[in-house]
Order: sequence, then C-alpha cells, then structure tokens
Amino acid sequence: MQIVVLAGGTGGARFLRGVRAAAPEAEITAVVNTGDDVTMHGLRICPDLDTVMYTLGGGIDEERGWGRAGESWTVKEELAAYDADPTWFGLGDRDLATHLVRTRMLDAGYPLSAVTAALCARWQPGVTVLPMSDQRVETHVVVTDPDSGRPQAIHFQEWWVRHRAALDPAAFVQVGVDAARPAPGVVEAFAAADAVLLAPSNPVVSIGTVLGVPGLREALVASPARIAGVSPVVGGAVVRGMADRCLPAMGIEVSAEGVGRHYGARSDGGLLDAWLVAEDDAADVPGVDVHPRPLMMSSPEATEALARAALDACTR
Ligand code: FO1
Repeated sequence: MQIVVLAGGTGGARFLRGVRAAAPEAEITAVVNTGDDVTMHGLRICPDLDTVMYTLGGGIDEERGWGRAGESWTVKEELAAYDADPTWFGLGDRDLATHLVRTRMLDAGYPLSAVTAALCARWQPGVTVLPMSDQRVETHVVVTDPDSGRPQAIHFQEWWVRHRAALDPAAFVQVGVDAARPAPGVVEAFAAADAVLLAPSNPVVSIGTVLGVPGLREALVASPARIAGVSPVVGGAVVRGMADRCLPAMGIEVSAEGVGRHYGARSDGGLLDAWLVAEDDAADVPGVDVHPRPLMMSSPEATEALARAALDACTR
C-alpha cells in the first residue's frame, strides 16, 4: 500500500508516527512544508523537515515538540554573549550539527531533497521524507509595525518565536513560491498513492503552503487515491500551535467545519473526500464524508487509532 501524507511540524510529525504504526507494511511518503525554513547565523534551518525526521527517527524532544532530546544550549549562550542577533531563536548544540551538514551540502549544490535524504540516512525515519519543493519558499507575515503603524513583512519564525504570534497577521506571503516546483518524487507519489492524508497541521502556513507550490495541488487532486484530512481544530480551538491566529486572517472560521469547508469537497474543485472531526464537533461539509473520531493524539495508541481511522476513510 502506498500512502502519502501532507504534513507540517509537530502535529504532522506525530500523526506520521501513527500512520507508520497503523500501516507498518506500507510505503509512506511525507510531503513536508518548507515555508518555515529560515537562514540564521549563516545556517539553513528547516524546522518542519527536522521535526518530522527527529520525531520518526527517535531524536525529538517530546515536550518541546521540536529540536533534539537531551539538548544543550552552549552555542546559543555564546552567541548571546556576543549579542549576535537573532538571540530569540533557540539553536541547540545537537540541532546545530543538522544545520551545519545541511548548509554545507546546500552550498555544495545538492538540492534540499537530496540533503534531506542524506540526513534521514542517519535517522532512518521509516518513511520517505520529501520537502514540498527544492526551491526556497519562505512564509512571511504581514503585520502592522508597532512604531510606524505601517504594514511590514517579517519572517514567519520572527512572528511565531519572537512575537509568539501576538502581532495580528494581515496576510501570509510565501516568498519565492512562484518560482517553486514540487520536489522530485512528490508528483510521482500522488500518482501512485492508494491513500492520501492531510495531517492535522496548520491549514494556512503548513498545509496551505504545501498546496501553494505550483503544480502540487493539481497533482494531489489528480491522484487515484481518496483524500482524507484530519481537523487540527477541536471544539473551536486548535490542539497545538498557532492555527487559531492564522485562520481568521484568511477568513476561515476556527472550527472543524470551517477548516473542512476551506479545504472543500474534491467533487467540487476542493481537496477532500473525507474529513475526520472530533466526536463532539458537528461539521457540515457538503460533498465530503465527515467522520467523528477521537482526534487527540494523547498516546501512541490513540495516534495509531486516529491514523487507522484516516486510512479507513480512504478505503471506503
Ligand atoms: N520554536 C520556538 O518556539 N522557539 C524556538 O526558539 C525555536 C527554535 C527552533 C530551532 C530549530 C527548529 O527546527 C525549530 C525551532 N522552533 C522553535 C520551532 C519552530 O519555530 C516551529 O517548529 C515551526 O516553524 C512551526 O511549526
């Protein structure tokens, strides 16, 4: 069985761990958001690719949901001692090795997909981890500058990490997306898929960014597989992350129904054949099979059961 999962960071990575447990014999391909990527201190950092790789490879810090377990912060402290900006972004000592290897390979001319495969050779995630694109796409957030009162665009990481998403986002812009194409293997994976899953990742800055890569959405909806999504919103609130800060900026209601309607019914030009929502969430999404299921990934067993329910919704 060939399964393709569109994923962002922490929620997407945990969901992928459940898919791997639910379908141990399947060939699983993760198509991962790279819009969060950023260059800091001269190093290329790919948060969602790393979160997927570490989570599936057993290196993730489970409590933070990003970065390495058993991390130390000596280099970060030394950088701060030099007042070397940005001091607000946490670069762990172990995590730095990933960025050093990635940056060296990128500088040598390897595409991001090849770099990711090389890094995954160490971590053995058990799924194929593909960046959405080999071309750089960076999410920037348009906010109102507190001093001048004028709109300015800041990198997503500055908005999310430095400002904790407190600055109201007027818009999200994917810088570079027009020149981007799906990474090698992405279109092929959709064409060969028996099931396609949208992880409970941020519908705007994660799933939305992946779908914004020219040609990717077309390849997804042309897949012979059924497409099932998992709501990242439970009971009108996001389970984790900052989707509730992003959805209103796009005019999307912060509800399972709102996100389901945003993705839309595949039969009506949208994405979904099926939509998994929490058992207490009513969601009327015309043209889409809505399945009330336990959505909280509160344990490996619960996560596996959720993944199995999503796969079942694809094989109906
Ligand atoms: N998130 C934070 O809240 N604070 C940080 O200092 C931080 C550093 C960081 C470093 C590497 C990395 O791969 C991820 C990091 N993240 C941090 C998480 C990151 O902002 C998010 O994982 C995604 O970009 C949003 O899903």
